[in-house]
Amino acid sequence: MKRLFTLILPFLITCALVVACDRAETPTASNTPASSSNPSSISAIPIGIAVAQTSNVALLGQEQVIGAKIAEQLFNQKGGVNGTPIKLVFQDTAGDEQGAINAFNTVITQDKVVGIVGPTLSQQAFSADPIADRAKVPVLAPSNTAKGIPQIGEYIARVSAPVAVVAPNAVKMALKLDPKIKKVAVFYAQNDAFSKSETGTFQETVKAQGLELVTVQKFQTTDTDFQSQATNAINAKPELMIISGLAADGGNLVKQLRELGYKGLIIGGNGLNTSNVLPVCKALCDGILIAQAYSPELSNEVNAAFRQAYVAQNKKEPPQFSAQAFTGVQVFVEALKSLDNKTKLNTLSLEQLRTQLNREILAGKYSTPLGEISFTPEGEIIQKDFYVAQIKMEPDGNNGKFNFLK
Ligand code: 1QQ
Repeated sequence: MKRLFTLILPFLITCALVVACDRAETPTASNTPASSSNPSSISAIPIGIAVAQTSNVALLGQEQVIGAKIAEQLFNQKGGVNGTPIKLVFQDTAGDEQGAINAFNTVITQDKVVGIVGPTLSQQAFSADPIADRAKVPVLAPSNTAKGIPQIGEYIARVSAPVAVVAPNAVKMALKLDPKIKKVAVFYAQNDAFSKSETGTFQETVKAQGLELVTVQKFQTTDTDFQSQATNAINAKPELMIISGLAADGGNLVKQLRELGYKGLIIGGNGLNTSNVLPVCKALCDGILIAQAYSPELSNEVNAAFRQAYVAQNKKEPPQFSAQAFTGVQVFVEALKSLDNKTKLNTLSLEQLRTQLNREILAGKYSTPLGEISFTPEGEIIQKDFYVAQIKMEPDGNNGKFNFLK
């Protein structure tokens, strides 16, 4: 019995991979399990994209969907994984932990993906990533910047540089623009893991720069009324305010601070790093500083192709979240290619493929829209260049853009 199991098991696992691959494509007669013993029947390699397509968090997740789809198209045009196309499988995480858990379970168990790009929030990653890690499915976090993400497990790496590296750049830029800044107020969403992590970095940076932290105000990402926090902060007379929250709440907080008469500089954290905040604070978004892990101007071949495809489709420059999601897919494609060059993918069971792919991801070096990147053995991104942008609104308040500062 045991022997039979040993003989059959590899066959079953191979079938699982092949069937999963076939499911990602339109089924045809040649895609039936009968042909699955022939590995050449793999028609496309499924990669899971588990990000927020609904809820308030979709303000951020929408940009990830766009970036991932451009990557799918571009890399498939270039022959996919040594001739086999990839197929992105999208599962909506919505904005909370349970949504992310459900999406991860679906892509792992039902869609049988080789790896996952997702989820959108660190708050979701701390709940969903352990599921992928236990299932030994590699995850590339496209936008999980809180402290501790790669440490969730062996199978978790990120293409989104941590707040500890990115956020201080915004404070330094604020001081460059206004060297007279002395007093700083910070705000953060206390129900969000990323916001808590980011405010920690901002508060440390403020102190390290010799500035005075005059007040720390808390809110919830679901809040819409910030009158009491905004009034408290204004009363402390800061010359700089720093907000760690998400797009809708963050945008509303900016709006209410300006309406109450605050005139100084405002730094928005990564949760405000999308043009989807512009309709929230309109003309009052003008001047917000936001640190960036991506610049459309980065000069390399893959960014040129990504940027061109993005601009053609969206008539504006690509945002960071699209570039990072693109990069997540790119890393999967390149790691799959390099694994296939060593061991033909169609000779591996799904389980073997996922494990070996994880090793390959961590060992590689990639030329991406974010520049040259690689990973520490723990899965932390190693990235060189960071930037700061400032929102510039047109006077009508209906249009605006992110200007990259020097
Ligand atoms: C995190 C983030 C979010 C603001 C990105 C969408 O950086 O949750 O870690």
